[in-house]
Amino acid sequence: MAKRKKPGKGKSGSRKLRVEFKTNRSARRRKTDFTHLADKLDDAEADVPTEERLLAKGELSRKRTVIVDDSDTIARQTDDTRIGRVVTIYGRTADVDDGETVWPCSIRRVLRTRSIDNRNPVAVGDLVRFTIETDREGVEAEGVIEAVEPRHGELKRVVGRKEHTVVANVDLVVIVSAASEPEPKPSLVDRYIVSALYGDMQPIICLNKIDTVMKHEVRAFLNIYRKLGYTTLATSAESGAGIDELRNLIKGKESVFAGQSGVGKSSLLNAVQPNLGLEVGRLAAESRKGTHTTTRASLIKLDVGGYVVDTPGVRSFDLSNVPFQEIESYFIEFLDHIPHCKFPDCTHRHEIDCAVKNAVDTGQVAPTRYESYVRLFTDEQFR
Ligand SMILES: Nc1nc2c(ncn2[C@@H]2O[C@H](COP(=O)(O)OP(=O)(O)OP(=O)(O)O)[C@@H](O)[C@H]2O)c(=O)[nH]1
Ligand SMILES: [Mg+2]
Ligand SMILES: [Zn+2]
Repeated sequence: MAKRKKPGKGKSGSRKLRVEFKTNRSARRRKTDFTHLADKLDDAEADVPTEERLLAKGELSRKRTVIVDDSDTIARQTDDTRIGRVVTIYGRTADVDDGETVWPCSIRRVLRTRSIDNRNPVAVGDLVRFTIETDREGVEAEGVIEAVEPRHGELKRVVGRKEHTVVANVDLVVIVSAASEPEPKPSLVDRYIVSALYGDMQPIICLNKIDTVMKHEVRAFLNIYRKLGYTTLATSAESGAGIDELRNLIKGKESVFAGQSGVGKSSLLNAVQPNLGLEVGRLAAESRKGTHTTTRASLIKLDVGGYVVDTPGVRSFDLSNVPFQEIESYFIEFLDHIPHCKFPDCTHRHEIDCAVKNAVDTGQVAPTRYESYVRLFTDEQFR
């Protein structure tokens, strides 16, 4: 947090921060606020350009002050803990929705120091217990996260050798690709599938921007996954194709939208729930390099029930947290073949009489899937 300048004059180690106070009905727009000064760690899921971290002039004046460290200079108003859901995280502060209000909360230091293996003790989607504290005048309320409830359905990746929870407590991972601009990246899709299965979530394969290609191209891409038994979806945020189907799939569920930058994750969510007003990328001509419009994961409550987490696009997805021996089990079409490999410890790469390789040769396993497997195996091995 060294980048956060000019702490307030808090006593005995407390540090004051200016943050925006808002209710859960207000628009979520943090694009230019101070939060871009936050630790790089917390934005690790996005390869966000650093120049976007600049502080817009005059932004601070609209913020309120919260105390961001553990300090007994603030008076406890009550010992009552409340429960809420983390909707977004910036720096060491998290927005927590208790159903009525979104509270900016600091994270109790003990929680932060306890997280050794996982780089973030609190993730978007977490159910947390928090307390509300006031300053000496009893005016400025702030929250402090005291505990995180056990998680299910966790999307994790590795960032700088540490496991990073992108989002917690979701059932579905909607893996979004674009039919064009950017071109689909099967190896990334397959990594997300592995990650979803590893984290006990259901993968959904969504091909967006179908208005830009021929129907047979859409089919060729989605059929690979449909044949494996995964739910597939062809959409266009532009034409509205597939949007009702997408809304029905995520209705009443907890889901996360993931994929490369520019594939249309935020555009799809705007189409699913009009007036959401999520920021979307500039016109294709300007955004060919990948603009990373969404810069942090944020949780959105759906009018049709449930919630969805929009995430920043990624270029790559490191899965070295998944044990090598387990990787083959997440390629479900390999499972029937594996028992027929000559060697019981076959890794299906260079071994002779490998039933998986034979299945690729006879067309039973899609070559792109096999390539993804090999890449996952070799890319991660030497990290
Ligand atoms: N032709 C076409 N363009 C689309 C479609 N969906 C989104 N786009 C455009 O694609 C660009 C990127 O869309 P975003 O919704 O910002 O993409 P994103 O996946 O949220 O990107 P990040 O936030 O950077 O991860 C925008 O210019 C959209 O207008 C679609 O179905 N068809
Ligand atoms: Mg986006
Ligand atoms: Zn084999």
